Amino acid sequence: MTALTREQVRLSKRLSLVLRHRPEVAGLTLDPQGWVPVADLLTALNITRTELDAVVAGNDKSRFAVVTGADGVDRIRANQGHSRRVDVDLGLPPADPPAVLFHGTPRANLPSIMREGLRPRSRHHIHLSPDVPTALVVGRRRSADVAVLEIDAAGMAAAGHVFHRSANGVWLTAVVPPGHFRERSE
Ligand code: HQG
Repeated sequence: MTALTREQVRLSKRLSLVLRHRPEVAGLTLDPQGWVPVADLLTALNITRTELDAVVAGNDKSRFAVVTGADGVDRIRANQGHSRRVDVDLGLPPADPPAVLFHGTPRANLPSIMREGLRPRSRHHIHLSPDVPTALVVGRRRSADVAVLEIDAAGMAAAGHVFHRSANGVWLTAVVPPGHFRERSE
């Protein structure tokens, strides 16, 4: 994977906006699983298939998936991260999580998180990372002062919480209640 140019990063962010949060700004509608025909997206964003493919293939987190349907139509969707205001069900099967997962968040959020647990806010799910470095990267998007929470995923699963793993390796669950996580001390 080669690094994206500045222009390609801009297109990647535009794709995230349209495929996760606001398809209507491009005049598009996602199907119930979040897919949109590639041809429609190219027209809506006035880009070529080559430009799209370069961003999908070069994306650092594999944010997008392209598939060819049984009808021969190529479709694209975001692998995760949709807003709650977009009515999408990715149809991911429940998956057994690893014993421990991680979540990076600005330290300033901790009092509220300790009180009410992790809530998905504007998204469909809480996003959990498989390792500490990934959690740190996620948290640093928002603040230099990041706390990493260690989530007792095995305990949550035993208590009936359902987990999904997105196509790009992000673990998703509805909420993480107080009592199922602690702050890592390093
Ligand atoms: C916090 C990126 C106070 C939560 C990443 C987070 C991820 C609370 C923020 C994906 C809270 C929501 C998602 C509570 C949760 N009190 N704060 N009770 N519960 N929070 O962006 O996990 O680059 O919706 O800790 O890699 O930061 O876009 O979630 O700080 O996978 O592909 O509320 O976005 O992916 O923020 O990031 P977000 P996130 P992409």
